[in-house]
Amino acid sequence: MSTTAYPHYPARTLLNLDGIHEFAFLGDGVPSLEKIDAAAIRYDDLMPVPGCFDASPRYAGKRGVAAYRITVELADESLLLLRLGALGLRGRILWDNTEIGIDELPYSQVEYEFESGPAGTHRLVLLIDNRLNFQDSPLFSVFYDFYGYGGIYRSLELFTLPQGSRFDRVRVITVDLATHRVRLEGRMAGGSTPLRLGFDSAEPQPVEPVWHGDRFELELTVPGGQLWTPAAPQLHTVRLESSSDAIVERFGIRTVTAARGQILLNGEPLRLYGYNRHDAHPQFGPAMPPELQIADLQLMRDLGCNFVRGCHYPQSQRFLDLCDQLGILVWEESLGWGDRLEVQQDPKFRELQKIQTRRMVRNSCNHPSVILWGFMNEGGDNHETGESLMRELAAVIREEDRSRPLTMATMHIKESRCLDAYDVISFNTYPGWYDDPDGAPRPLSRIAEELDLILSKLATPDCIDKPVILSEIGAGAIYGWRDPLNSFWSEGYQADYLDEVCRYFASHPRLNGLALWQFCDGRTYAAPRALGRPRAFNNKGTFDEYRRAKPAAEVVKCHFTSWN
Ligand code: ADA
Repeated sequence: MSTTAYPHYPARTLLNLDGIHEFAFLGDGVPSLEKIDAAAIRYDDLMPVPGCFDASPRYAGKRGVAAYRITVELADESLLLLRLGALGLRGRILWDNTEIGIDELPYSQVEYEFESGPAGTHRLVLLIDNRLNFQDSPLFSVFYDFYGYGGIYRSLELFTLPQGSRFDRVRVITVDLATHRVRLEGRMAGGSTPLRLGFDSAEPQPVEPVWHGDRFELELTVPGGQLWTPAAPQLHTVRLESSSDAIVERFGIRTVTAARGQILLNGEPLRLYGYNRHDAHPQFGPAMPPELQIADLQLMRDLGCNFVRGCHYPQSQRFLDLCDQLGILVWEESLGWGDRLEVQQDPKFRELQKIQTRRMVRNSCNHPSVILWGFMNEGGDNHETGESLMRELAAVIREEDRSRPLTMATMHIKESRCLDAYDVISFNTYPGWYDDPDGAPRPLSRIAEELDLILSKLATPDCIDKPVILSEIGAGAIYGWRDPLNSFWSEGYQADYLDEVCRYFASHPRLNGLALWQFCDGRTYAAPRALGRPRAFNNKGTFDEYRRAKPAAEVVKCHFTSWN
C-alpha cells in the first residue's frame, strides 16, 4: 500500500512542521486573537503538533487562548505556502510576527501563501482560541454534542512555491466506466503553460488541454485502467508537469449516482451499512494518530461495515486516504450540529458555512471513497431560515461537484421543507430511546412503529425516486453495565436495540443505507447540559471511548457480515 499523501508536489520543497512546539497558555482573560500582542508572549511549556492542549491533563477543561511557536530555518528567500490540516476552534497565524491568516473553520484544511523574507531563521506562531462563544468560535456552539477541543488537530506543512506558474489542484472525474475515460479539471496559478501528463508510472508526455484563462480541462483514457469498488479498491495516479511545477493526484475510476430510489456505484445498486464515527479519542481529542484511525477502520471492517458517516465535520485527508485504500464508503459533511435559528440567521455564520463547505469539496474531490456530501447535521430544515441555508449549501456543492449525490441528516423528516433539494434523503431518529412513552412495556417496539411511519411518508410521488438513509439511530449503554432487566443504559438494552434496528433494515429495502449511532463513545459537554450524558460522554457507542467492545458489537457483526 502506498504511504504518500496526495496531492503530492514533487517539484516543491516540503518542510513538515509537525513535532514539538513551544507553548504558552494565556487563559480566558485575554482579548480576541486579533488584539493579542504575539511578540510579548513568554513560552513556558511544550506541546506536540498535531495535538490538542486540552486533551492533556495539565490543561484539561481549560478554555482560552494558547500560543504555539516553532522556529523555521530557510536556506533561501521564497514564496511559501502553509497548509494547515485543521485547527480548533479559531486561529490567528503569524510569520515573524506578521499576520498571515485568520482561520475560523474548525476541522477544515486551509492554506496560506506568503513571502518568506530573507534566508535564515524565522518564527511561525499559531494563536489558538477554544472559547465557546459566537465571536471567538462562530462555527462551533457550546451545545454541540461533542467536545470542542483547542489545538492543532492535523498536520502543519510548509511548501516553497515555484517561481512562475504553478498547479493548484487537478480534479479527476470519471466520464466513462467501460473505456476508463476521465476528465481532468485544473487551475494553473500564473496562467496557461505547456503541460505534460502521465498516468501511474508512465513517463509524462505533452498534452493539449483546453484553456479557459488559468483553468484547463482535458479528457483522456487511463491506460490499463481498473475500476474502484469496495471489494477491489484500485487506485490510479496522474502526474502533471509544467516547466516550473509538478503535481501528482490519486483517484479511482468509479461513478456514484442517485436514481430510481437507489444509490448506484458504477451503475450497481448499493446498500450501505456502518456507523457514524467521530474522529476523536479521550487522550488525543480530534488530533488522531494514524494508528488509531487504522484501528477504528479495522474494527469497522471486522464488524462487516462498508460505510462510515464522518460526523459532523470535514474528515482528515489521511482518514479519507485510508478509506480509499481499504474500500470503505464515506459520507463527508461540513461542520454543523443542530444550529439554532438565530445562529442560522447570522450573516457571518452563513458565509462561513458556505466557505467551509466549498473548501471540503475542493479538498476531498479526488477521494473515490467519498460518495456523499452532507452539511448542517440536524440544521432546522423545517423552518424558512434553515430552508434557505440548506438550499444555499446544496447550491455551493453543486457548483463545485456534480459527480456525487448530496444529502443532509434531518431530524425533521416529517416536516422538512427541503427534501426536494437533497439527492438522497437522510434522517436521524431515536425511537425507543428519547421517546420512550411512559409505562410502555416494551419501548423497543417503538422502533418499527416509528420507522414504518417515516417510510410511509417517503412513499409519496415527490420522494419515491430518492434513495433513503437512516443516518442515525441508537441507544446509550455504559460500558460494563449489565442488568437482568435490560434497563436503559445497560449493555443488554443497547444490544437488543441494535438487533431490532438491523432486523428492520434487513427487511426494508426502501432503506438504502444505515449509519448506526455511533461507533464509539465520545466526550461531550460537561455540566450543566450533561444530565442526559452520564460521565459527560455520549454513551451510544458500540465501543467505548477506548474502543473496548460492548456486547452490541457481536450483534451488529452477525447482521452486517451476513449481508456482505
Ligand atoms: C443527534 C446528533 C448526534 C447525537 C445524537 C444523540 O441526532 O446528530 O450528534 O447528539 O443526536 O446521541 O442524541
